[in-house]
Amino acid sequence: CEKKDGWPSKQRLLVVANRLPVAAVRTGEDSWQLEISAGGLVSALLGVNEFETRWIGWAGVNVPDEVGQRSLTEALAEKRCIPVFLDEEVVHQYYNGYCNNILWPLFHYLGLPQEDRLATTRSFQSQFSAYKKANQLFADVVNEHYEEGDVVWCHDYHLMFLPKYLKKYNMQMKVGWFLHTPFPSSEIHRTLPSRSKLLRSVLAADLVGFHTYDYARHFVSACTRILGLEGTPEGVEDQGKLTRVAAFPIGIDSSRFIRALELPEVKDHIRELKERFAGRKVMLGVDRLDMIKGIPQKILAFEKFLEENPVWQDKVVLLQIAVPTRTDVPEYQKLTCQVHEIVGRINGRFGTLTAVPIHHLDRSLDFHALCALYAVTDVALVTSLRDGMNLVSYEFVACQAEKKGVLILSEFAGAAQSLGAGAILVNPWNITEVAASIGYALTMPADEREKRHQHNFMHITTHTSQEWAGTFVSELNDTIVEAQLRTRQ
Ligand code: ADQ
Repeated sequence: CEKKDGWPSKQRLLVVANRLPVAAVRTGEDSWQLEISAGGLVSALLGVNEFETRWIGWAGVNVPDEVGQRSLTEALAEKRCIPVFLDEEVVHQYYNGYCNNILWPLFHYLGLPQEDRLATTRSFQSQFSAYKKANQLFADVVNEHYEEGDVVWCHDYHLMFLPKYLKKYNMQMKVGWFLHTPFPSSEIHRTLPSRSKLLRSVLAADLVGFHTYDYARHFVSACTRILGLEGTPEGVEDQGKLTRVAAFPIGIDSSRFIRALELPEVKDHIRELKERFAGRKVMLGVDRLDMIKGIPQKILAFEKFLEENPVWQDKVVLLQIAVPTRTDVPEYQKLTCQVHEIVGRINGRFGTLTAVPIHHLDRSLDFHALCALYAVTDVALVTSLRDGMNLVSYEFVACQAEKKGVLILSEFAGAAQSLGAGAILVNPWNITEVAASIGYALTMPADEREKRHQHNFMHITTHTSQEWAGTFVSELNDTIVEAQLRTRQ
């Protein structure tokens, strides 16, 4: 399709997400430093190249002045990014408030904050208003940049009002919405004061996607039980209009990881790590520091394992890499203190003058360092209390062609549905079970490790991020064709 601004053959894909894949830091009145930021969605879309992709989102910085807004817009254009400007108060109420204090915990089965449920309905109301206002600002920017034939793909719980606002602008716009977190049981969703409005707004999309069939089923149940609509095998029907609802499990760009292992600097890094941890088995956790990732539970399970298996005390090390996020939210600050306290206690208890059992790093690692760590790991521990999918488990498998290490995986991560046959599945709340699984993983015979690894490796190399995005967008295109056919009949 020939486009007026000279983008030729590929279809334009407008990816709308709360955060752009780059973070902006102001270095002068009209100068900016742009850094690629880590995260699940960014990692997944890095390898997608069959569309002309433009990102629309917030750059993570408050820019109140026009000079700054103009110069940042120009700087971001080079990275194919279009900014949405949100002022500090909206960010506080919408992002820290409604998104991260209400929707995020609720969708991960941690419930609503007590104070919102009891007395402070005013704060709930103002957060909800800010949420709608922010979604409207996103819709304005999308509408401004939309051209006929474009596909608009909205991402995540931050933007549940966006499909409705976009359709208000233009009914012909192809709009898809994908949720990266779990969608909880309708019994959980119905506790949310704005439950119906959110569902109705999402239903304005042409295609609604989730990581797993279970999440899709929960969403359809919420629509039938809360809104009284009809659920069909295709999706949800409202007065003859069908919103297609389906599972699209995300993947990674596995070849990027496999190729990285061949780079000389990664090989050097692997050699250094092997020397550093010679004579000890390496266990690894890589998570954003978030309560859903079950980091304290994981570390307590490792302590229990050491306690019950003294012979392993100087023969195994746990490397826990936890990149801090949402650092201005009090719950996250408390979690950081809690993890530090537990790690300190365990290292004091089982450490020697020359070695400690847990190396805990509060920071992000660069891609090459991360690949090297995955490659030297004997056992990866992914013990999320809930997780939409969990890409770390996929990345670990991609880097294990040589070691064929073992993946211990929470049954509450979406990845359990795809890697369940190759991983050891655990209930992360059951510390005794996780401790026993660590013992099993460390002593697993080579042929069993090989078999399990092959199963997972086959999956992650065939269900990639490219395939995920391609399938979603092509189904979104088909959905529209179907809708037009129906109106013609
Ligand atoms: P996240 O909660 O961010 O994503 P995850 O899927 O594990 O969780 O992705 C994290 C990404 O960040 C991975 O690519 C990982 O390599 C990277 N990362 C994490 N810690 C890091 C560190 N210390 N240093 C460097 N990189 C680090 C959300 C949902 C998930 C869902 C994804 C994609 O919560 O359930 O799988 O979106 O849909």
